[in-house]
Amino acid sequence: MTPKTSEKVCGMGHSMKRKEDPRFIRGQGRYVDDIQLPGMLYMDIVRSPYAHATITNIDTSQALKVPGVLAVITGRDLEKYNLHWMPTLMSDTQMVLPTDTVMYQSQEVAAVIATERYAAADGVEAVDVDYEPLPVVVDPFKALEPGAPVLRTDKKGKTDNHIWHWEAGNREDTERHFASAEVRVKQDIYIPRIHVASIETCGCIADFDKAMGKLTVYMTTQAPHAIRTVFALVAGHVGLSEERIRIVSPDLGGGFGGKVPVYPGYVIAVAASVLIGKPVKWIEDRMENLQADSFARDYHMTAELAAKKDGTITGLRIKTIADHGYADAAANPSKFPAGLFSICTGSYDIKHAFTEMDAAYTNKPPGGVAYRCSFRVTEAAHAIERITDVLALELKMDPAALRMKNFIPPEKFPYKSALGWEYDSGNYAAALDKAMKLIGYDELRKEQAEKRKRGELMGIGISSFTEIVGAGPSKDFDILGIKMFDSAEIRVHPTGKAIARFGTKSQGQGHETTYAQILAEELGIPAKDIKVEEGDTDTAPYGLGTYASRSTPVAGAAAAMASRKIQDKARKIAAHLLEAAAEDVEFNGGRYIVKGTDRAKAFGEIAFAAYVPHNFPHETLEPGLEETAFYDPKNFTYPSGCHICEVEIDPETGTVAIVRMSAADDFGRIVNPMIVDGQVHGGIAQGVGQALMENAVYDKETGQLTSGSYMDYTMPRAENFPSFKLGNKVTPCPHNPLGVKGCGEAGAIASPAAVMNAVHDALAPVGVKHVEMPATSLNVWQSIQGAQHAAAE
Ligand code: MCN
Ligand code: CUM
Repeated sequence: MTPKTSEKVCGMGHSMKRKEDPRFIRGQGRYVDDIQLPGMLYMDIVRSPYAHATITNIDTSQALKVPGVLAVITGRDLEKYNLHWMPTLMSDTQMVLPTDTVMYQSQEVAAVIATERYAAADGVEAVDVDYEPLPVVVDPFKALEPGAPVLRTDKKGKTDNHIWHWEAGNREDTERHFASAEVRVKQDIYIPRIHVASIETCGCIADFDKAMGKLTVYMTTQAPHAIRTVFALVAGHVGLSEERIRIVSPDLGGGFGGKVPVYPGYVIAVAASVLIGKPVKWIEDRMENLQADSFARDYHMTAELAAKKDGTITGLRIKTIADHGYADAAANPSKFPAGLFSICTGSYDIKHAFTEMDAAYTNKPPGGVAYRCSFRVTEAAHAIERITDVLALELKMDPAALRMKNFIPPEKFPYKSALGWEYDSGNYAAALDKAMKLIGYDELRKEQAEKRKRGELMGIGISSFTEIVGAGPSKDFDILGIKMFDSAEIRVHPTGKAIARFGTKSQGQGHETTYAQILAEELGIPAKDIKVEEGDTDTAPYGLGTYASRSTPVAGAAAAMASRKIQDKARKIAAHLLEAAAEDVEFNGGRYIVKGTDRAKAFGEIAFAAYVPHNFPHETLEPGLEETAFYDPKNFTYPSGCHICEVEIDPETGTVAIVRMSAADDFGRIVNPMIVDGQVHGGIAQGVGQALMENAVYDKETGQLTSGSYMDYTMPRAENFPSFKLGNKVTPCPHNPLGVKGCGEAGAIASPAAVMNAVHDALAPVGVKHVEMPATSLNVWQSIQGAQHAAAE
């Protein structure tokens, strides 16, 4: 789409260079660890070597002798203030510091406060903790078996490790349908526990000012206002009510969902600062970050499809066991313990659907972090896209043709899914068609046939995903009771430039640029003249933060609504100055013009008149030009698209190489095409990591994380990727004031299934039916060996 504004204004549709990048690429970003406060102390954390144990004693005497060490804080110390436990976002409870039992390897056990970071680390070495090991449960199926050791003994009357059961859809109808279906396929699909590996780890500086009675916390958070409210809920009883708390989230080096939860370290640092009366800095190191926080996925899914022999999909059933670790600390909307997993009917018009899930406690750190998934949409998309390929293989149909046959057709939008969602818009066939053209699908299939004759393993995988992003709507969605709208505040300066503040928080997505472009589009002020700020709860309007690709569809829409209020007022001022009726004044190209005449006032002149009101309609208007809007979306937005991947597999070693990848996405109207492409690139890379490499592996006997360093927890690198071929198919979101849908997670949601489908397609000729994710060389090689043995028998 050609942009409506000039290059100078740089509104929506321009690939404007990111305003934040000059400081980032020059190493001038200001991250939490860059902030130094006078008199600041440092905190380091003692962590448990056991995955499950009783603490029989903590001896801090040697630690307190280490030069520079000022204090050691234990669970018993926090217990005096009732701060040793805290609520999780899912209304469960989680330890801040334990008084009796540790529940996972590397859990926080005590905190050392010192004048230097090194002294704090030496202090940690000197804390002597006695443990008595307890039986460990790391397998959620075993955890749910009768007689399994009960982990959450803190919960009175709890006799098992079951957290919740959740379901969506019509069970009886779906069962009846499956019983009579012409074709049925079934597949166990495990999507492993993975870790959010942002470049910047988590951390904070808690700064309690006794004289002012005010707590300021500089912290790595994606949702500063929500965190402020949560802190007030946790610590209100010790005098920290919400007006006395200021959360500042400075530059973030990636968040990806991992910076939504409240980790114990933050709370301990706050307690330490309040108790000692000095600022306390806590910054996790790499290993702590990898071992103790932000785990995602860990869904054991059994997916089934029912279909007619001609390939018409008629029914879907998915049963899942979810491993949540020792506490349900997922960041999902309150009423949705499994997030938005029920989007699992995906892009297909499926009449009969049912899904159910049971969550289990295990001796692992709390999992369920929403890692580039929009609340479990990655898991949902993976399940439906994998099982669709299983059906294609069963019916010997081309997976593209099978998808084309089953897509929700464009004329059916708005479309009500069997699991209760109302899809807004889309054109799935056009996206698949585009992705096929981008990668040269028909040619590739021919090439594949040739290669198969030569015994080479080449596979092509398709993933036609539909997402659900942009939470609210607040009537149905809240987190801990906090409603999910978002906000924008715009202050136009007398010279016609502006500052805008938002309740969201960029972690690398480029909000300083894209929000400015939205405002430029609406107000005609050049984007370079609009300063965007986020992350300081004392200055920004209340908002729920950045996750679930909600910033553009929700806070971006709030920016449009606030702009339109400004427009409205500016038009009235213009009408006064031009001695015309407001209805006769139109806004065009940054100017207010009396319709049909050449009489006009520039936006800058109106702004000046608003603040220097010599000639001003004082009787009907107040001076000034600033507005705030809170936008509560009518519905989610439903981005969609199609990713296609070509892989080659070395039969000798099982190594998978990605040869080509294409993606055609529908994000509604686009604010900045270059940024959107970058979002898709990064997302695909993370999805490929999930599909081929990443896996948090726990030893079954001891509960030790055996992939506890980056020597073992493998991350993808640039050399693992080809150049991606991107395109898009725009169907504007009909209920959003800007027509936009979110784009931030699509790559990570779509690509795992595209890669895994390609791997299975490559291995089909050698008889491999299923490869466990991640498709590491070992897993692939073993699957090939297994299939060869089976064939020989
Ligand atoms: N955009 C656009 N046109 C659209 C939609 C979006 O130009 N139609 C632009 C936006 O204006 C914004 C970016 O694309 O600059 C992402 O927008 P959006 O889809 O609204 O997502 P959010 O800004 O809410 O970002 C959250 C999303 C999530 S949930 C994860 S996880 C993720 C992601 O963004 N984490 C990221 N992308 C990331 N990118 C970086 N660099 N770092 C992270 O931590
Ligand atoms: Cu699902 S991760 Mo993002 O929502 O921050």
